[in-house]
Amino acid sequence: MVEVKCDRLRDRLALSKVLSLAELDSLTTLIRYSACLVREPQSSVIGVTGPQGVGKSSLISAMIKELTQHGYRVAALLVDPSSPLSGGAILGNRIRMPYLPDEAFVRSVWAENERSIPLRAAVSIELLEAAGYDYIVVETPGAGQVNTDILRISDLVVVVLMPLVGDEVQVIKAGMMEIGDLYVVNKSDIPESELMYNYVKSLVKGKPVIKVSALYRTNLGELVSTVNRLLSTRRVSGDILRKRMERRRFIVEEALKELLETQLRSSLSKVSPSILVEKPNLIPEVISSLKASLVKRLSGGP
Ligand SMILES: Nc1nc2c(ncn2[C@@H]2O[C@H](COP(=O)(O)OP(=O)(O)OP(=O)(O)O)[C@@H](O)[C@H]2O)c(=O)[nH]1
Ligand SMILES: [Mg+2]
Repeated sequence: MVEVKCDRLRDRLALSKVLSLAELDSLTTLIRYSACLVREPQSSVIGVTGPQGVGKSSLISAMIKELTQHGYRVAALLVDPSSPLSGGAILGNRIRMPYLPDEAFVRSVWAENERSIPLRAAVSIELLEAAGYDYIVVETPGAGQVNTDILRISDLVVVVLMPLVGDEVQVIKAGMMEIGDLYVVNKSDIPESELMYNYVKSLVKGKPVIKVSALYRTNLGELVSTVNRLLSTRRVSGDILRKRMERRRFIVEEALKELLETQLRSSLSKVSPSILVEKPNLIPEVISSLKASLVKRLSGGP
């Protein structure tokens, strides 16, 4: 096995290379860098989600600016369902981030349709934490059904909304109102934002709701201090450790699922179509022979 120097992860270029490897083969990269993973939580992982176009990326870039001004090292990971082909470098989210300070580390990671947190994103978070970032902000697409994976990998979930989001009822139906620890009504420069703010406040029963404008950078200080207050409460209560455990459970589970799925697909492709059509009575036999071959294949892998 190649010896890895964990200190290398602190170098941006080296870190980028390792994250590209994680993008291509997350399990192998996880195995190779497992000695570098932290024991004590080092980074605060903030999940940012919300409907399309509410300003998640803009808000993240404004938060990064605010946090780096306070001397923190910040990384952002933008989960992007658009395309695996551009390889994490030139995806849509990145270019919509104005005012990014040079020292911020921003990566896109692609996700298959409908996956909000693929294994490669969770492994990337581990590597960013090993690289010593104080904050790791993760943007996940909020389109379609709300995927609760974000709860499993974040220490804190920020749900971003905006005025005139259309059918507000749809937002509630999609489960957004349950998953947030903190709600942000972005685009407060739009006059209708007060209405949305009051509406969200009435729905989330006591959870913090903050009105900001990512574009004009208003109220970012209040947002960041609320995030920090919630994080420190969680640190004291032991919730952060529990969150960390959950994130790693997620990684183990997803790695096993990926292994199983790959093996299963290749075994299934060998089943003769004629059996399925002409001899359905043999289906139970097909299942047990596939089960046996799966066990055999899996016992040979990593
Ligand atoms: N007026 C106003 N526009 C904003 C504000 N924040 C973001 N926008 C605009 O809203 C649009 C969407 O912003 P993004 O940051 O890309 O939103 P997003 O939620 O990341 O979008 P997706 O990743 O596609 O879901 C852009 O045209 C932004 O310029 C704001 O505070 N006020
Ligand atoms: Mg975005």
